[in-house]
Amino acid sequence: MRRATMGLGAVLLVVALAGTLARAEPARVIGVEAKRFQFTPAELTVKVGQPVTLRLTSVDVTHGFYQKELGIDAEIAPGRTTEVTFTPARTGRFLIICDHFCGSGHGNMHLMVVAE
Ligand SMILES: [Cu+2]
Repeated sequence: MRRATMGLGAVLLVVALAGTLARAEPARVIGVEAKRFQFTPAELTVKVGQPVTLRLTSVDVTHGFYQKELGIDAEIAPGRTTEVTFTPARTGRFLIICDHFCGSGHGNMHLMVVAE
């Protein structure tokens, strides 16, 4: 009987913790469109500690979306939406690049994330 009560207590504790996590700051959702050879918007300002979800679409070919420190590494295929979520841990400027060759202007295709 006593053991059953302790088990129930553990379950309630886990449920309470899960509730706390679910109530963390909600992700800010931002749409980003990719096309040869730019991302729109080309710059984003975000808050340190606030999760950001980017909804990525391409209007032409498959593009890449890569930023090492933010842990972003995605492919943006035309005809579907790709989501990436990250939380900036420090202030700074983070350049997201297209790392999937998409044509002659590919090397200049990027999006600057400014974390404040
Ligand atoms: Cu590209």
